Amino acid sequence: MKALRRFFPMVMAMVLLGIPEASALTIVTRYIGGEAPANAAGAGNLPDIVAAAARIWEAAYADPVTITIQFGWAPVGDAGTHTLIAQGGSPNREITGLILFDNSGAARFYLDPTPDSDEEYRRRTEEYQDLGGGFVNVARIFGGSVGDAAGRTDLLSVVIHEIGHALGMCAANLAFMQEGVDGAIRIGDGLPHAGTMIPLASNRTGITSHFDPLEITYGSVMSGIGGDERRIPSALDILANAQVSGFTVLSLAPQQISRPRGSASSGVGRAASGTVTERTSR
Ligand SMILES: [Ca+2]
Ligand SMILES: [Ca+2]
Ligand SMILES: [Zn+2]
Repeated sequence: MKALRRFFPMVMAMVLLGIPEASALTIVTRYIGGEAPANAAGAGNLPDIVAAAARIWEAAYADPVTITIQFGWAPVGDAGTHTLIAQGGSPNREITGLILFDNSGAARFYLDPTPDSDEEYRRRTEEYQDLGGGFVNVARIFGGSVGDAAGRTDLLSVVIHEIGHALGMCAANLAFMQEGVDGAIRIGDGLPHAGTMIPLASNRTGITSHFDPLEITYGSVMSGIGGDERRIPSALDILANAQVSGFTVLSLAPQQISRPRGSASSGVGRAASGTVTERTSR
């Protein structure tokens, strides 16, 4: 509220001057309802967590682009599902998407009441890998969960993953299919870490909209979300969607989340096993 009040006069000035007010990526989120799973832990709620996840991605791109995401709870089976509703423009991007989160109880979600901070996780790990364009951050993972988060699937991480699909990494997205048809996303010359090749996972139906966890071994958001951990966008996640969706002004280390107490980056730690599967509807 405070930030809004400060920002409002600036927006008005921009309107008066005829400057478009969308000066960066804007993710409009619309809650369509549904019941939260009865076995969820934590005092948070889905709309607040989606808003926090949207801010994290918005901080990564300064391009004036707006996308609308409808979201809610439903018995969808997988922890989260993303469906592209509308796409278009040049460069081609998703315009409207639908993201549903499973309320069957199977995911055993943690609903963070403070989704802008990571105090529930005692450990943060950053991982780097050279995929042809120099060493690039490929993972930002929090572990060592305590309290209500312990042993739970972090809903914030799942939301970040599903919004990652909406921002480009989606098999129904025409730009993604064009880029991914050869099995990899190549980061182009206008972007940092140009020449980086991101191999995509495939299954019996072909290329999927996920990074190949066998080659990007540390746990990018777009590899999938494991149980009992938090993942926030790595530089690689941000680069992949920039390449697919034509974002040009990037922040590869958005400072959207406060560091947990006693955190330290280290070279140890691997992605937890037990990756949550996710279906991208066509
Ligand atoms: Ca928190
Ligand atoms: Ca390619
Ligand atoms: Zn997915």
